[in-house]
Amino acid sequence: MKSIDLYKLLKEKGYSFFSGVPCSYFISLLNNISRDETSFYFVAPNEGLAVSFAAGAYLGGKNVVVIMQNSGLGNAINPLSSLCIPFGIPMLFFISGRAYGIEDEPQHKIIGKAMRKILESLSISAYDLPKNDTDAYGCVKRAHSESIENRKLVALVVKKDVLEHDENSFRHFNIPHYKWKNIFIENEYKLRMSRTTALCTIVGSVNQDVVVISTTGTSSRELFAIQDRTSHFYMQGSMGHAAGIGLGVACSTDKKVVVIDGDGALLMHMGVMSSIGHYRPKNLVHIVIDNESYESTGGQPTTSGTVDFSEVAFNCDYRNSAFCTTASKLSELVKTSLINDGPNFIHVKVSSSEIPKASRITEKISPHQLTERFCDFLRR
Ligand SMILES: Cc1ncc(C[n+]2csc(CCOP(=O)(O)OP(=O)(O)O)c2C)c(N)n1
Repeated sequence: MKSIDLYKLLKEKGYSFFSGVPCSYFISLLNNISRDETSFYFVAPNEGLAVSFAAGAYLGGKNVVVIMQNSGLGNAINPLSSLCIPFGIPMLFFISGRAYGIEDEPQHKIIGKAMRKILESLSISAYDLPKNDTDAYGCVKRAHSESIENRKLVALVVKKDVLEHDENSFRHFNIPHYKWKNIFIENEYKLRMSRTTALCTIVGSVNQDVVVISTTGTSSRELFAIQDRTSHFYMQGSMGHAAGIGLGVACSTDKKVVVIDGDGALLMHMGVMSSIGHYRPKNLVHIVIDNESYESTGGQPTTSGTVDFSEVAFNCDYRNSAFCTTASKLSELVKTSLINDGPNFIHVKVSSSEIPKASRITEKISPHQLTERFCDFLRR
């Protein structure tokens, strides 16, 4: 089915509000939504908030579609089970089927297998979206009626390549009042260092004995391509939890720990900043590489253009907090952060990567091997 046709059908059925966290399976659907000025797409920091927003919008008189990757189902379960179901709030979901009946990366395998059982045990009706146009139309129409008439949650599971991609790109919203000067202005964006430069600079500023924990998606892949070290832990999956892992390592060892976060990932579970500020590990440096987008899933915008992360870190009681846009400043900040007591925070604004197709880490090292290698390094 073409994404544009699915989108038109949803509009026909009265859906003009959409919320979610992107998955690459939905690139074209999200692009189409963003290009229609009569629709609203809520850029949710996590799938739970995508659901609670949709619930609120339903109460306010809108029909809302929630779009998510199946790895985000866990984030959504609480508001699904304790809000939507008991309060009889209907919702139509599109959930991507990563590792659902197909080979996929290890971090997707467990949820790919469990997803249907989880949905079933939550009393959420779930249907696989057929590939064939006529069947797909019928399926969406039935799912819509079932959801609205019975005030139920209905999920449509979208397997790989069931939604055809088209040439449209994402329309970046014009948000009128950015508090920031470093916003997504095209010219200014082009002048920023690339994410690749930022990663090279970080690696070049830390020695082999410093732990580096990198966030999910292409940042980890790119770091792996730039330089692989036994001190690196490439977190694949568990989006938003790199800083949590870093906090755990920093509290349990004397090693210096650098966390490389993404803006989308940090926004997903920003509560970790309060934990870091509260527990104050001296040996932790938390860096957010901020490209104002979910680059790994097609470059949809995040809301980081209106967030002053370094101010948030400062107010969460990190010991030091700084902002930079140049490689020389970044290098200086990383080096001083490793000398001075932390927790230290560095917010670095970047443009997109120079290695758009960095290969998968699992081609060389499995997650299990990575854990063993990393534990050996920490116990050395
Ligand atoms: C819970 C969850 N939701 C969605 C995804 C799909 N996903 C993988 S990487 C990514 C984008 C991460 O964005 P950001 O941290 O800004 O890093 P960037 O992609 O820009 O490098 C998304 C949405 C996921 N892995 N897990």
